[in-house]
Amino acid sequence: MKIVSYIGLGSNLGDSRQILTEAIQKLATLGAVSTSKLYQSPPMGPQDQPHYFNAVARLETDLAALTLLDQLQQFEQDAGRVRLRRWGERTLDLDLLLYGDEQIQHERLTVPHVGILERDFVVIPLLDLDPNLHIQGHRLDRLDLLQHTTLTEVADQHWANI
Ligand code: PH2
Ligand code: MG
Ligand code: MG
Repeated sequence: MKIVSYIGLGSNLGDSRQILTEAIQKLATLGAVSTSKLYQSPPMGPQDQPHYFNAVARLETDLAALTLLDQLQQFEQDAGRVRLRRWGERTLDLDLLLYGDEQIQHERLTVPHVGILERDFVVIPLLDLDPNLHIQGHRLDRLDLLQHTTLTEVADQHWANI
């Protein structure tokens, strides 16, 4: 059965735009993909790191949640993932944000993703993909953080050529 999942993409090391484009092409091998716009975002966490490129992908897939997680981690490794410190700079971060409307508490995976409702670099791209999205009873388009966003739009939804 096809499940609609949402995956957060982030990169602030290397050629981030190219790295995210390649990640989208890999996600497309797992099912039908569409993308949010592409954004730049000041770092959350240590401030002495570059701005991030952020986006969200919508993926319709037959894969079980943990199998999808395995794939995402494989794609991170394929990109030569470097992660220097917690909340710190990284080559490629692929976070499973939502998996249908399932709530998952597993030692490897928490869905919805922790902090999803507090991060403009996640909420705004999610709204590009579904303006009516609700998470845990919250309408995303009503969240206060939308009033003080620090995101910059870098490219429209066709940035990854899909
Ligand atoms: N990811 C982090 C830490 N800080 N800041 C922004 N702006 N975007 C991110 O994707 C991000 C971050 C760790 O995953
Ligand atoms: Mg992350
Ligand atoms: Mg992550």
